[in-house]
Amino acid sequence: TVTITINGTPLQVEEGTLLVEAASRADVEIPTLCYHEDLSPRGICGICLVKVNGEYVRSCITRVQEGMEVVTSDPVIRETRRKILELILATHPDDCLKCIKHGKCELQDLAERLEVRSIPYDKYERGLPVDRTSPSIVRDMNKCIGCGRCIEVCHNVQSVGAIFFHHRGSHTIVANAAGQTMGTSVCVACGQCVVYCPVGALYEKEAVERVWEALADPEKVVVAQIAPAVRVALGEEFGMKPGELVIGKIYAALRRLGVDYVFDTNFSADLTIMEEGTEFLHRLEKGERLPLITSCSPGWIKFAETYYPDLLPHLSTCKSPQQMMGAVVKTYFAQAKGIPPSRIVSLSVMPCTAKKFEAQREEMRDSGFWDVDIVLTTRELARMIRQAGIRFDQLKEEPADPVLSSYSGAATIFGATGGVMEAALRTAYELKTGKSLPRVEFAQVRGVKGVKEAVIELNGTQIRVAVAHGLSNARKVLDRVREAKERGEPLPYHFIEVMACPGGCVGGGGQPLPSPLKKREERLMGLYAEDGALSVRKSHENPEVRALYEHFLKEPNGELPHTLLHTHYEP
Ligand code: HC0
Repeated sequence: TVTITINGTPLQVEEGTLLVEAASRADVEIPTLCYHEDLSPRGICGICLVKVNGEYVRSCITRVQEGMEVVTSDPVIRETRRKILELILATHPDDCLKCIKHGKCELQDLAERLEVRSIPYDKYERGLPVDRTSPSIVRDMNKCIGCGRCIEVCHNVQSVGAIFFHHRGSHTIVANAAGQTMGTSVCVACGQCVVYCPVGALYEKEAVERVWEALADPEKVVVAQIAPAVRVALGEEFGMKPGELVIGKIYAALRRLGVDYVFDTNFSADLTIMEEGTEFLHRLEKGERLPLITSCSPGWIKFAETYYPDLLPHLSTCKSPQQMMGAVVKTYFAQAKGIPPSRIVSLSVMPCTAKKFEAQREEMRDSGFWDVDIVLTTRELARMIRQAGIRFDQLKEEPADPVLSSYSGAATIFGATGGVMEAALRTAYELKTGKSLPRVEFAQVRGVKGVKEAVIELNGTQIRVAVAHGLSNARKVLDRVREAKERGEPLPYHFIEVMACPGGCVGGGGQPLPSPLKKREERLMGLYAEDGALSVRKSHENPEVRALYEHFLKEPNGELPHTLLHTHYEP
């Protein structure tokens, strides 16, 4: 550790700590814009100016050194910060009242905090077209403040590289390569750029109005499903804690909004495990196309199609739980209720922006109807609840509707990195050995380490598994597989889980903002707590999933499941 003083108060901190973080430990909040605790600092905006031993420096790129005397506020610092902000505001639209980020905008907060009351410059309007070409993300460069956080997360956390700085000086904007758009570029629609954008320059493509229309149409039957990770995050939008389980309130809220049937994606997560666990055991027996790689994260699928087409045959052929639920709603449920599938609007509530992209992929209409018609993010559902004037935190919990909603603990942890692997192992172990697991938790695949590896004994075979979350971590695992294949060496793994977003779906691009990594960990804990509290903790013990096979699908990986619940991706 080193000893420094911050505004005269001594502080001991670890060597190498950034000044901005050291100050925060001394309860001094230095204003920042381009800096984010989860991202590598770039020192772009200069708002975080402080004085160290008499010299002015940027606290987000300056590391502590023994004996530093740090001053975080003086007339020069205050004036400089305000000037920087005034210059940014001179090129930023004043449409805060209509902005999707209103109330959640870091620029707005800072203008208030630094008491900017007027802008002594002519307003510069960029007049740039808004890019709406992606099914998931809208990019409005008129609002961009050039902080570079989106680029940092896209390149270094996700290793996608869809966006770059273009041009120089006051003409600098963020854009896709070589005249491409968000819709035509290598963007995987994960939405991490949206999460880290401090202003309203990047946001989800909204579907709220389409849902209101469907709800108002007497001809339509609206059937909703809710993803695992939404249940431990939506409460944040209404002042509740990250990780607090609010699923019973979500069911109730959807009914108040006018949804006709409320089901749960957790049900189809269990269904996915039946299909994927069986697929894994088949491939293991035949020694075919191993490692099996999970296929439920649509950002990951697009990433694989773009950067690892040679590994596509390794992907599970299972559709994601979102799509499986949609397919079953438009067939099994429609037939049971005598509702023509054309009248059903299949609505999903997801923590993920890429789910909007997944739902409209051509592969996703095997029943003759789209599996999922409309995808809302967690944030969009919160907006609908607010618009309807529902006091979410006061709602009494309700159960979901029967037939497609019972779920196991294995399903709920799908929303956490490692959860799909753990769920699959619980079921694969019991199906393969015929024995009951002495302990259902697989601690080796839990936690927030970027790549987790474990060896699991399955009936005398050592199964090597890997779990990666965040696409730069996925690269590490996939490169190992690719190299082993190219060199003709034994493959390093039998089974790999990849989730596009850091933390897994709890950190999806559609979750309540802000969504820093530390908050994602609290959501993870909420999912594991629910798993621990449920009496059914293995997918193959889900009673409604068993009934679905008995009355409709017959057997896992059988003919009907293959038609409705599986797909494949081509290089
Ligand atoms: Fe996920 Fe899913 S767990 S991708 O992270 O598999 O979005 O929450 O809904 O489909 O179940 C997201 C979350 C899902 C799906 C499930 C999977």
